Amino acid sequence: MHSLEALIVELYDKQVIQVGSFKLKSGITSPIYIDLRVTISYPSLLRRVVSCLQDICRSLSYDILCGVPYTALPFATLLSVENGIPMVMRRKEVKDYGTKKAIEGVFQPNQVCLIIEDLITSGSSVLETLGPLVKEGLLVKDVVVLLDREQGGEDNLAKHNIRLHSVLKMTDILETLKHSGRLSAEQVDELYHYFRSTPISSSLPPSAIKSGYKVHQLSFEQRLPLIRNKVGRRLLEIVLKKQSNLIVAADVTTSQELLSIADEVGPQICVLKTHADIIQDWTDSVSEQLVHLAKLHHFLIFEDRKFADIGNTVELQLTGGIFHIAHWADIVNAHIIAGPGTIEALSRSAEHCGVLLLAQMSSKGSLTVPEYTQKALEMAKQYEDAVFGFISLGCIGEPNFLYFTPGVHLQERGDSLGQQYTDPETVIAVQGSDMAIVGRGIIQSSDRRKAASTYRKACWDAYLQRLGDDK
Ligand code: S5P
Repeated sequence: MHSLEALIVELYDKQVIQVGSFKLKSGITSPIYIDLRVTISYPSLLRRVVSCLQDICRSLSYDILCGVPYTALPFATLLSVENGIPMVMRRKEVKDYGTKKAIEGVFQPNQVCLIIEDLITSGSSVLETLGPLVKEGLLVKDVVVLLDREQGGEDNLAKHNIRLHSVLKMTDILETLKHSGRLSAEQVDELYHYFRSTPISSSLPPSAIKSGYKVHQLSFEQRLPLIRNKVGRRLLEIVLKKQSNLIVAADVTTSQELLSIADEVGPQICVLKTHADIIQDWTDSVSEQLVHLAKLHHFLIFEDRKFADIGNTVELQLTGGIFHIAHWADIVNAHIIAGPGTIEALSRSAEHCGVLLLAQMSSKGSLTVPEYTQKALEMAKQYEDAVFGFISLGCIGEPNFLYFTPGVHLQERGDSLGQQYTDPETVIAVQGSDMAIVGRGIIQSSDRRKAASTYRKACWDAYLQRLGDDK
């Protein structure tokens, strides 16, 4: 038997490759499951896997190796030791920026780094490792994988000018398992049918591809260095640390209720959204207590003032009046209707704030037609130091901005005044939005803590689903 065929049969016999019905991390069911972690239990099999990878590595030129955590780490380690080529490692855990490095090991900018991976589906895991390597100045041209599931990974890497080299392709596996009698012809036909009917350029639900929104598969970790505004970056650090992309809209009318919501839902959220002008007893002490709670529970404060006037007025509204928004809000937002003067005023007077532009609205009959949304994108690009994202119904632009969607509810479809609701999965996994803004779905619940925890999980799961990492 040819050595690759022998390898496939051994992988099957050692249950690295299993056929049945398996629920993947992304939620989709797959009739085949490949767990290459098992190889560490069989040293001779591990040696064989590594020697196949080695055959490909030999034809490539590189200075340094990096295995994608975790499964490919032993592969990369053995290749490194065998060839005397140094290795670096990417930290997979949520990083504490400033104290821990994203990439461990000794390296120089402009060195060529070869990525080693065990299995590739859509390529999202590889891209997650690529971001931090590139940020450190390393050059990545090639990725070597043991197995390509042939579900879009090669094309996705090609978009980043990276070549994929694989030892085995899914087609080789199916054909070998048929010829060796491990699987019947019917079983193999069924598997082919599955792969044909699941054209995963991502492992997203097919509706995602049709939604018309751009659905980015870069993780928040990868996008963090792309965000220019520092509040935007701070937000992503909080999101990653708390594993929360949930924003609560605290639309209540007394300061006591506002503060008690902040305290109750604080641990579950990344941002608390306020409308200071609906609080009947607002004083500076309310904002002081809010800031205290934001520090305690580690969330940002977003004053949803929706500035829309000429720049001079906006400046006064932001800094003056009885609210002194610029003193306590981390995030503010603005309509683009009055032109760039509004944003200019915010970017000048709100140096400690990040700005979101309203590009779309959730309410029925909103006038935010596609041309308007496009204008918001163009304006954001002119003020990228201040503007780090949009209020929109999904992802409408590039991954260097963040997308915040209001009108999110798990049960209701709307209210009597034109609000339109969508569920978190559709908003985040299908329409590609990053943060869900939930008001009444949480604040009108009899148990706000529990409701916030339910929404946090639904929003975070939808984000993981969007990444399409089904390993
Ligand atoms: O288009 C929009 C923009 C915003 S900021 N639609 C919205 O609903 N919002 C805000 O999100 C709105 O002002 C409110 O604070 C929140 C939605 O609240 P809910 O109770 O309907 O979830």
